[in-house]
Amino acid sequence: MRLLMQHPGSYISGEELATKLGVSRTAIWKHIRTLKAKGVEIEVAKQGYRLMNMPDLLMESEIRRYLKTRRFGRKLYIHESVASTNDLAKELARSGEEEGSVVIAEEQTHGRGRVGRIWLSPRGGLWFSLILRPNIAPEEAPKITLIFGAGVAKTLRRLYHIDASIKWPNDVLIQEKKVCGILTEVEAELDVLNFLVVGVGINANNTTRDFPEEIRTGATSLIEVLGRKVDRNQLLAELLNEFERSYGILLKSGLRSLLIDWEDLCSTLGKRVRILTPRETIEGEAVKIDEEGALIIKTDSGERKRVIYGECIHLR
Ligand code: BT5
Repeated sequence: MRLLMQHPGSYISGEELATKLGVSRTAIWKHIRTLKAKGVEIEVAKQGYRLMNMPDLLMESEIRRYLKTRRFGRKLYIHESVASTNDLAKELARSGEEEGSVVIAEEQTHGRGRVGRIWLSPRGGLWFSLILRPNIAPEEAPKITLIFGAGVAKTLRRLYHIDASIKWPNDVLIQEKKVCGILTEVEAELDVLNFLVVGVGINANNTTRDFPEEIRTGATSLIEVLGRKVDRNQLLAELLNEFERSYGILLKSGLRSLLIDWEDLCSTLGKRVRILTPRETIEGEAVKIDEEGALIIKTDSGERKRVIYGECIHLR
């Protein structure tokens, strides 16, 4: 694939490809057939093979072109279709996979949101999970969700100049519609965190038009906002670059040094919100996020409430 991509629009003979790759011409033909089945437009002629346009596929070689990390993405597991990348990442982590490995899929058949909700994950989106082994207490996991949300909003702003913002605690919105959700799952024994898997789902080159009505009204995708496809390989690499940077800062200096960046990125602050927690419903103005990652709400009676986890609805 990469060889074809180096010569877009011109023919390369099967023989040349076979020699360069050290495989048989039959193996080349089989591989071309697989690529075509995946939707890559390749013309097959007497002179050889020719790539008709750049395919929108996740490819390790393309991701590595943009990756500047030391650990994140050192290992990339790219799949066509899986139930949920979080489940695969957890299985890998249980069998000792190192920190920084990433599981990615073109499509998820059983993508998951929080508390058993579904996460629609058709082709064209960016669905991936990262394995982390931080030396923190399990209760500190929400901080990780926050820095990843901020990382997504920041990267979308930088790459595409769009007004992406964080909705506390785990969504990224564009014009108040959800473009990304994050699912952090922890595996711990007693007070010791074994590992953590952070799943990130971004509606990238998939439209949300086919989503069921109740999800579609609150969702958007990059292609819908920008009117063009994005390079998902570049997006993934840039996200990992940003995540590794802020994760490093979090572990070294705590959340405090990252919070300043966020006031601007977080559309929840200053809004009137309703927070649903398993125990209560709180309504009031979201005033700040504290150093533990909790949201501070000023209720109408003037009381200050602190929530570490919950469902947040922006009222106005
Ligand atoms: C989330 O949950 O937002 C977390 C989503 C995490 C998805 C990633 S993809 C890679 C990894 N593998 C997985 O299996 N999951 C992670 P929550 O805050 O509970 O939001 C779920 C709600 O968002 C649903 O109830 C729907 O209303 C809505 N929703 C579902 N699919 C959506 C989509 N593609 N875009 C926007 N909203 C969606």
